[in-house]
Amino acid sequence: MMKRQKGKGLLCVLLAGIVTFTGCSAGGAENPGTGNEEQGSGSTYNFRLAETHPADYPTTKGDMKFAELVKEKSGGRITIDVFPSAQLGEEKSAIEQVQLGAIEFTRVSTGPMAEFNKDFGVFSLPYIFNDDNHVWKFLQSDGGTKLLDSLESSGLKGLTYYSSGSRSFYSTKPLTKLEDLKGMKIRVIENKLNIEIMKALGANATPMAYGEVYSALQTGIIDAAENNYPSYYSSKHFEIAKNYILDGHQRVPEVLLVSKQVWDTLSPEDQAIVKEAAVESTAFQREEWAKYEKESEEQVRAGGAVITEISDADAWKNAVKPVIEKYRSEYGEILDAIEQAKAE
Ligand code: GTR
Repeated sequence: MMKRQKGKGLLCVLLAGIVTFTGCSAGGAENPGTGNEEQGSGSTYNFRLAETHPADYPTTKGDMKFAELVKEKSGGRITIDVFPSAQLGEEKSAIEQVQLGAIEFTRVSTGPMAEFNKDFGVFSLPYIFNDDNHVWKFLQSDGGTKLLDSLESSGLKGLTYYSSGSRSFYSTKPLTKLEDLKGMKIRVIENKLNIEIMKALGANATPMAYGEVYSALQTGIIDAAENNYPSYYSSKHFEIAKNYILDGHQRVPEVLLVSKQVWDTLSPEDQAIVKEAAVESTAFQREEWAKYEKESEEQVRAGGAVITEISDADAWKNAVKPVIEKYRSEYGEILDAIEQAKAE
């Protein structure tokens, strides 16, 4: 990596006046992961992508597919190294670094995005989607595109969405009914809506980075957390928090982001390559998701998780209704678009 850096500053200075040679700022000394040498008609880049999950997780596989497609479409000029397992930092920090242009790409949940772009908070509102099909109808509608585009004002560029199923609660303590949540300390993704949702359920929210949850459950700092089957399994949380109740309160999709600063240094042709590759990688990620979701459910069942289906969905919905009502006017337009996607 260091070798690729040599002489780059000089190259940038020499070429600074040439409008078509883009990317020098993205490849500056403050961005050690970015290589940039002129080659043929376009610039060459070596970018980094921060991912919280391990290499075999469906989002990581989506990232890798994206990187492969970018490389292919650019004739090898643009390479993206995927760093799994939060090697470049936990999600909140990864988003901040991407905003600054210190990391070029990241794949994160739309959960933490609520603190960076208010509109993304809509995904954290509970029980607003019927099922995965409803989520995807919305994501692929004008409303979903508009949300992605709105990220530009936050120093980010949304490239595409990925699947993430639905989130349910799991605890080290017995958890077979809504009342069991009362007084529990529940880890949540760091955003203020999650704190209000837990309060409405009678629980105490503990916002915390994903990577800290395992030991927090183990040491009793928290009693519970919530996630989809794939994360519940891959994080091994199911080994210590065996009680999983399938209330499916949130469907917070994943999103692939590029730094707006970096994006602006790319030529229109390279922007098109990156965007196309991202959109194309979605179908692959969704297939991988479907397979892994099944497999992880089987694995946690085999591993002894006590899984409860709920038969009183209305009671759960009623408990969090005040939160939805409080935010209805703030998210009115997006909620309407989500409602409309259901009917399509
Ligand atoms: C997962 C998601 C991660 C991360 C994690 C969490 O479902 O894929 O990106 O947000 O949840 O709970 O922090």
